[in-house]
Amino acid sequence: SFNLPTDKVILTHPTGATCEIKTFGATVTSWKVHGQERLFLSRLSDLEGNKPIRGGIPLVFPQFGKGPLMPGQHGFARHSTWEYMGVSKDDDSEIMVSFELRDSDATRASGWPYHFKLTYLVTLTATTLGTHLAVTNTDKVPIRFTALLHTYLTTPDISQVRIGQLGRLNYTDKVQNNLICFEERDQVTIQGETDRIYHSTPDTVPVEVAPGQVVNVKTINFRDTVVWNPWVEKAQAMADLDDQEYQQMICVESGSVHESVTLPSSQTWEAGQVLSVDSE
Ligand code: TA6
Repeated sequence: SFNLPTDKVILTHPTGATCEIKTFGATVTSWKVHGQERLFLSRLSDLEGNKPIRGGIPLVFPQFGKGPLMPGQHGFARHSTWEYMGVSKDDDSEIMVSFELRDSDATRASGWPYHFKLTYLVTLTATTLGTHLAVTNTDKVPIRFTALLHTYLTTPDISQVRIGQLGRLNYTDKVQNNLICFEERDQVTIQGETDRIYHSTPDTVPVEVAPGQVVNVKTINFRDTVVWNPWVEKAQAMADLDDQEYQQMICVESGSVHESVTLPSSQTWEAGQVLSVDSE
């Protein structure tokens, strides 16, 4: 079922799984399986639409990070108000809703002035949460962009987090001025500020958020995986993150960011992820 949105859509699966999506940024802000919240949301997050939400799954488009195209970082999608398009599917196994964002005076006034249509599908099943983005180029010229799902997973203790399937991959280390490095470890753990773009990552990245508790991040057509934790100093500098909250979050972000996507006029590019928990 779902409630008619003012600014939020709540999905409830017959098994009790739930998720919430705000039309602000089409940001998923909650995903519960077996009664347990799996996404991190800062208690200081601004939920009134004044700034991007600190947690859940912010949607980064048309530019990951800082760049010449526009001020700030991570593009306009996550702080735009999307249109809720209703339920695409609702049966015993899954419920799917969709959101849409088209170019506007505001987006055309940004450093990325193109005509486009974004469709975002959110699908809830008993143990999975799917989030899929379709970018349609409604302009007459090719468009170039980077896109990413900025997923915040919750953990009881950052020191227990182990991220698999990233061993023996190159990564861009943003903590070392974008130095290209090689990951030697089979399990990536977090002992300090971590801000890395792993290149051409496997289809499924398992994130052990606590002993025996794994969230699998399965991607479709996203090429890279960003791993981020601000750690102590950066956390203290963030107004919408409590000083100790960095210990309860780990960002594992599916995206196409190491290389940009070029989309010819009138074509559509699709990518997405499915989060799943091993049914414990
Ligand atoms: O995804 C990692 C990152 O690019 C970090 O560099 C950090 O800036 C993070 O995103 C959060 O960015 P935000 O603009 O949401 O504060």
